Amino acid sequence: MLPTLAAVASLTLAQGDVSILPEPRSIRVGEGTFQIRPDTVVVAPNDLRAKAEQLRGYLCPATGFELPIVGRRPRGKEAIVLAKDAKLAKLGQEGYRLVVNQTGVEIRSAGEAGVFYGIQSLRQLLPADVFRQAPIAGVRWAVPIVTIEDQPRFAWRGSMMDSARWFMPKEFVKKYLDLLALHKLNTLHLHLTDDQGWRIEIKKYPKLTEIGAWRAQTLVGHYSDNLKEAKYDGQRHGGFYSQDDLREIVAYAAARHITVVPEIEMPGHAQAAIASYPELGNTDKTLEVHQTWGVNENVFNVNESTILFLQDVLSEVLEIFPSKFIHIGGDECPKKQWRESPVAQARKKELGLKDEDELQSWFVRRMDTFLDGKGRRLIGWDEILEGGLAEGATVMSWRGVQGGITAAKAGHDVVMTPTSHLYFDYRQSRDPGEPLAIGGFLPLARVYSYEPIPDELSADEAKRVLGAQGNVWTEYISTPKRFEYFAFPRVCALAEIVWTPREQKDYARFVAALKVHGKRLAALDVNYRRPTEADATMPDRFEDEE
Ligand code: TNX
Repeated sequence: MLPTLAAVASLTLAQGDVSILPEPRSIRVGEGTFQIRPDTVVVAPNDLRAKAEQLRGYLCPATGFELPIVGRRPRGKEAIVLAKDAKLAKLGQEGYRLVVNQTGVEIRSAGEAGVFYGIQSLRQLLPADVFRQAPIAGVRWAVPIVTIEDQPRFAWRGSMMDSARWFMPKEFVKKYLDLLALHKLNTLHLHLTDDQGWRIEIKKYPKLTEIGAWRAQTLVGHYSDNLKEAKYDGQRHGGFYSQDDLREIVAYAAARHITVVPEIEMPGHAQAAIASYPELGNTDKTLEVHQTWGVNENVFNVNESTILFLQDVLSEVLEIFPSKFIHIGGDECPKKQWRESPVAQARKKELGLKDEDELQSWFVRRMDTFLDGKGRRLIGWDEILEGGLAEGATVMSWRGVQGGITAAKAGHDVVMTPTSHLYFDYRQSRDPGEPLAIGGFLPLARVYSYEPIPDELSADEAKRVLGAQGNVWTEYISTPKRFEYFAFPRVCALAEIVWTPREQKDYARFVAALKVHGKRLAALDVNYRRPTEADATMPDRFEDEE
């Protein structure tokens, strides 16, 4: 029998009402709603008081309600209950159960993180206006009756922000953290140093920010078009985070169950540091903080004093960032200067190394041993595989997935972040009106199609894949608004890659949910790229471009 029109309408309504991104593992929608009112109480035990305050803080600006927080539920009172529940340990520390019925909402989890993610889902069960900063008259704060059981697929759910090419102000880093949390992502990888800028205060070496945080001007237009007739903007650009700024960022992230993984680039992408302290370089040439893009042959030298300098820098980094993982870069280190430098050649010989790749491996091992001694773990871009991988190293696979496969097979942990699917600095469409991008073509559907576990891995090897990460490099992204445009909605697709069970991924459902989700992003002032007709369906295959 065909369903009646009314039945179809209510079905659409039910689905339209509930569109949580990333899609939860299981969700049952019932009939009716629970309405949050000014006197609805939030019930939370002492150890969840901070989560209760966070929930109240999320709801207050748009609703105008200062929900009372109490330790026990008054008899018969409508309530939003937060509870720790050891019986839910099967869902892990980040999993949760969210039940909405006529008398209220219950969010339970074995861990505080799970309660937090339940709160994120609850926000998305409310009308999109809940994301506004002031009350709008006439909104009913109705939550559909649902039962949700949810838990993430991967432990590393990350995004990288390149704050080195263009400095991203602290306020924006915090806004991005809020957005990552909304999408249940838990790792912000901060790319803090590069040829074009050094962005972290180091007390022992003040010139790193006095000199290294500033460049005189920046190339205009695309690097590859411009080599001969380069034009510059004539604008001094720079900025850096003080250690206190970074402590604030770390604490802000922690309150949202996000770990900030700092990256200090070595031995390549080092020109801003060498401009600050010329003795770190391989030549006598005086260098400026770099004004163009691309792979740069000015790299750190391999002197013992440089190793110690970088370990000093890392010591200060460790005091600011509690993250287990510390990123040391390792990508795109041309070996030309090492080949031409008598000092580097003597060093290679003295260490009994075969070639310059082994010299880089030696360099990375020195950092690995150092970090290991401090109870941390080194992570680096996949080039750290060349010349031999340091024992404790974790690999971030970016030049495709082969680096990840090799490392996982060798028993190393890996994070997948291939250019083919997770480089959010690539173009999102072929429309000539798109802003200038580094290149590539990475539409929303292609991001969504990514599967982090390569077929080549056995079930055991697959456990080495900690998760995946979307990277936002900023050569051509000079402002927060532009950053948002490149990041969203691709970050929404990433969230389903790393959170939602593989068999539940469904592009049509995702695109439909994104229509509702777009209203949330708009209310949050996110300059996201609006999906077009071209983004509406998943193509049978992608043209294999760069
Ligand atoms: C390669 S990915 C780089 C970055 C660039 C990026 C641009 C990686 C480890 N290195 O220095 O910003 O491409 O897409």
